[in-house]
Parts: sequence; structure tokens; C-alpha cells
Amino acid sequence: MNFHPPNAIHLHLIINHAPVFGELVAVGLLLAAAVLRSTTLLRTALAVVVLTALGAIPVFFTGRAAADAIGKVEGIDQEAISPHEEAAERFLFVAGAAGVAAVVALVRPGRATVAITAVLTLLSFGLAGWTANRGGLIHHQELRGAVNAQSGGPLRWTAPAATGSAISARVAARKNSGNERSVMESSLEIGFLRVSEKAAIAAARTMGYGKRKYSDQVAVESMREELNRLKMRGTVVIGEGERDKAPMLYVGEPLGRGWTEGEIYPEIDIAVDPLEGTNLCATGSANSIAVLAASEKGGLLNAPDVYMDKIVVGPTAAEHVSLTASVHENLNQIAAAFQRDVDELTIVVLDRERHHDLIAQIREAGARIKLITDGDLSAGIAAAVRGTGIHAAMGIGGAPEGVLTASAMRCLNGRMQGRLKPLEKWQEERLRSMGYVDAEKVYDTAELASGNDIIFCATGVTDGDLLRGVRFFGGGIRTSSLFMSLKSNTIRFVDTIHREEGSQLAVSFV
Ligand code: VTB
Repeated sequence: MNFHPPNAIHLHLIINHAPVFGELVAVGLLLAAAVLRSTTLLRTALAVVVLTALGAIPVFFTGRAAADAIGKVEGIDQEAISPHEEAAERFLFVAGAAGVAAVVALVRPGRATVAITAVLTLLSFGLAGWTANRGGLIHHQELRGAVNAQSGGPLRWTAPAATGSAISARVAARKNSGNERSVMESSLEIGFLRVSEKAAIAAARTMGYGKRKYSDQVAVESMREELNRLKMRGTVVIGEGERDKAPMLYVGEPLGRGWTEGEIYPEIDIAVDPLEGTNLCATGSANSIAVLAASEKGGLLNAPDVYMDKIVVGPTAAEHVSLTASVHENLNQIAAAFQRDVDELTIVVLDRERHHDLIAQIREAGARIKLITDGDLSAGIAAAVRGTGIHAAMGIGGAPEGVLTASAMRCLNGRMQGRLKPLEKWQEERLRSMGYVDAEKVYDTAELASGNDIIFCATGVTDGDLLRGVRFFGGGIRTSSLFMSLKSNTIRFVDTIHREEGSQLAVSFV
């Protein structure tokens, strides 16, 4: 069992009910004294009013410290804190006045002093209740997270904050500056964009070195570092391999600040390909990209690291293809969907020996072929975007990249179908050991990427069909990314200029 020393938030949560309770008792005693005409009860009531006013002071200070601590937790609804603080401030003022009046009434009992005390006490009671009500609107989960962030331990008890205070200037300051910044910072989505941008920049610095492993390694390191900065409890579901084989971004690796800072951050599954097309980057060839997809827990298939037979098309032909149909049939269907002849289609295929038959069939059907040395993921994305001149990607590539492609298809309304293909003996065994027994099963887009809240992000490393590569120039770097969110239904082509600190660089339109 862990013990964590109480911090300001703990203390505030523990004592914040006292003023409400004190005012309630005082009102009850005042009423009873009036009904029973009892001086003893009246003096007791006045003493309770004084004690309650005094008791409000520590609540005031712990409340202020708690507000400061919560303010450090990004993502919290700051809007909910300020009304609580303002209400608490008013309560403290009136409760203090009631306390002073009660002291006067105790020292010089008289109708007027008792009446003034009674009115102020009733008002205090109302304000205490209102303050508690406003405090209850501060989201408990976030409060819990703030406590964890402060003391490193979980807080089970989540009573609503009641009284607490801060001066108006602090409230105004938070309203004017803090809110906007924290909303910006809490945006996880934009954080993912930074991850792929940084990985792409790291890899691009090694372009043409002829060292594909090194290019991959720098992209992995950069991606991992940036992912660990994000406010999430992320878990890698598609990564660089199994734990014993990959030191970084291995399947199952926890990523993000949520693992140390508490439960307020969302649980997220992450699929990464820090450098898709390592050879392309190593040789300075087109279409290498840095990629990641994220979703709510369970939203991305944890695909085994084997091969996958794939067909990828965009929305135009999404309803017209099937991996179980022949190549001929699929091409005819795609052509019909695009309202053109088969010989006006361009199909991307990885230039591999295993595709000998596929290539022959496509040629026989009459479609044009773009053979690529690597990178069927970026080819798949290009196929789903009109204007790239690519109408489909077909053939056998990596299964993990298939999940990433499917994530992109979910965001672009495209379609991807895949069938797991063990090309080597160990892959067959691996599939069997993981429970994949149906060798013919065709996985559709939504089976590969089933999430409702999918983010897909790709940044060009080298120039490509869809994205420009990273460009370096004195004082800055420019990146080109595709950044999509299924939930917000947005597809963004993001052109970012990363200016070096102190750089006076003029921004160019192109
Ligand atoms: C590569 C790579 C692809 O699949 O081809 C790989 O370029 C597997 O194929 O982009 P090989 O083992 O024959 O190289 C991808 O990584 C993705 O599917």
C-alpha cells in the first residue's frame, strides 16, 4: 500500500465541507434559540458563527493553493475554477462579517447586534452552499489527476470542492491569459502532427547517407521522444517489433505523460512507422514518409509482423473492389467507377519477384503500372486522394503497414482489404501461435482500424506523390504533412515552417 503525504488539494478536499456544515449548525441553533427563547442556545449559536468564520481561513488558503496546483494540470477546465473562486471570495467576506457581528453580539448582547448576525449568517449559509455547488462543477477526474501530479499517488476520495478562495485579480489574470494557452496545449491532436514532423526532420537529415538502419533509428528515437511528451497514456500496438527485438517503440511500450502524471490523460493505442521506406530515404528516392496513427483503446488491430496481400482504393472505387475477386474483375470495376477505360488506370505495385503473376495480370488487363522499390503505405494513401494519378495499390507488403493504411482509409473514406500472408516458415508458426488460423480471412478497412476516434498523420521525408519532403534552409526547416482526424472529420494538408530560435528568416509563399 502506498502512502502519500497530503498536499494542498488533499487538505482542501478534506476541510472544504466544514464551513457549509458550520453555517448549517449556526442557522439551526439561531432558529432554535429564537423559538425556545434560550440565551444559552443563542450564545452557542454566536460562538459557532465565530468559529465558522475562523474555520473559513484555512479553507481559503488551501483552496488558493489547490487552484494553483490544478492550474498546472493542462487540459483542466479552467472555466469551472474561476466561478468557484469568485463565490468563495464572497462567502469569506460575508462569513467574516457575520463572525465580527457575532463577537460584538457576545460582548454586548442586544436585539440589533443579534439581528445583524442572524441576517449575515443566513446569507453566509446561502453563499457557502453556492460555493460548494460551483466547486462540485470542477471535474472530479481532473482534480484527481492534479493530486496525482502533485504527490505522485492516487486519491480515491473525490468529494466536491466547496469553499476556497482567491482574489479577483488572480481570477481575472487566469481568465485573460491562462485559458487560451491551456486549451492550445491540451490539444493532443496537434501533438501528433509534431511527432511525425520531428521524425521526418530527423530522418531527412540522413537522406542519401546510404544507411537505412541509421535513418530508421534516428526517426524512431525522435518519434519516441516526442510521443513521450504528449498528454496521454499511450500504448504501441504497431511498432518496431516485439519487445525483445526492438529497444524502442516495441509493441506494448507505454508512451506519454499519463503513465506518470495520473489518470486524467486518455488511453490511446498507437501505430507507428517512423520511417516508411528506409531505402528510399537512404538513397534519396521519392516517397519516404514518417507515419503514425492513433485511436481510442482497441481501435487498431495488433497485426502480426508478417506479410499481407492488399488492395487499396479511394472513395470513388471503395464499393467496387474485393480481394476475393480476380485482378481482371477488380480493374474493370475500378475503371467503371472512375468512368474511364482500364488502360487509363495507374496501379502501384511493389517491384518484387513475388509479384510476377500480379504484374502480368495487370498488364494483360491493360492498366498502366507504376512499379515502386519500396513504400506501399504512401502508395496506398496516394491512391485514395484524387489528383495523384494513382488509382489503386495492389500486392503483398507488410501487415503492420496495412493497419496504418487502413487508418488512413478510414479518414479518407477509402477502402483497404488485406489477407495475412506468411511468406516464410517462421511467419506461419507465428500466426498459428497468435491464433490466426484462418489463412483465407479477408480483413476489411474497419476490421484493421475499427476505432471511432482515429488520428492519422504522415510527414514527407523525401518528395513524393502527395507530400513534399523536408526542406532545410538557413534559419529554418519546412515540412509537408497530411494530418487527419476521423472524429472531427478533418483532412489537413499542413505546411509548417519550423523557424530556428532568433531566426529573422522571411517566410516564402512557396
Ligand atoms: C517493404 C516496404 C514496404 O513492406 O517492401 C516491406 O518497402 C516488405 O517487403 O513499404 P519486402 O520484405 O519484400 O521488402 C513495406 O514495408 C510496407 O508494407
